Amino acid sequence: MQTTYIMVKPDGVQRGLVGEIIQRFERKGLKLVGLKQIIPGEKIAREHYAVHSERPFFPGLIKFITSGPVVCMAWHGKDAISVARNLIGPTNGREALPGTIRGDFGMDIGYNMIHGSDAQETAEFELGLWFPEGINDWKQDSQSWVYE
Ligand code: DAT
Ligand code: MG
Repeated sequence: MQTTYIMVKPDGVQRGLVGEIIQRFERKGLKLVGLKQIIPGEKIAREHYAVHSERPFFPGLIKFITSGPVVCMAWHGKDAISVARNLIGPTNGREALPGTIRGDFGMDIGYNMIHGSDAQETAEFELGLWFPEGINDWKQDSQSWVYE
């Protein structure tokens, strides 16, 4: 079992896609264990995208991610990190297949609506960064009909 950090970015919030995105994770059978809306400051944005700090698009990425509210989520389940990445689709929406979130709603690489952790270590780092207060441990009764 894994927990992954998922975030609807400012473009997804502005376009009113929060409900649509949450619904896809819920329907898949993942369990929601953390949810909040925040307007990220520069510090948390730079820490989150630190691996990209030397890339030419970094300044624009920080400006974008701090431009308005994001919706922070933690989703739990079997192989949750790769399952979530598959629901999201590849980085560039024009190359993402229909059926994925980016494939269904995105056209440009910078405005790809959603972030998902890419590995166990990044998930732990990102969950600690965005949910310093911790996430929720609860039993979802329907999970007994998701996993055999
Ligand atoms: P992903 O979000 O699929 O994990 P990533 O970690 O490579 O992609 O990049 C982080 C974000 O940075 C990505 O969601 C959008 C932006 N980005 C990546 N490559 C870019 C590029 N070549 N031009 C502009 N923005 C880019
Ligand atoms: Mg990434």
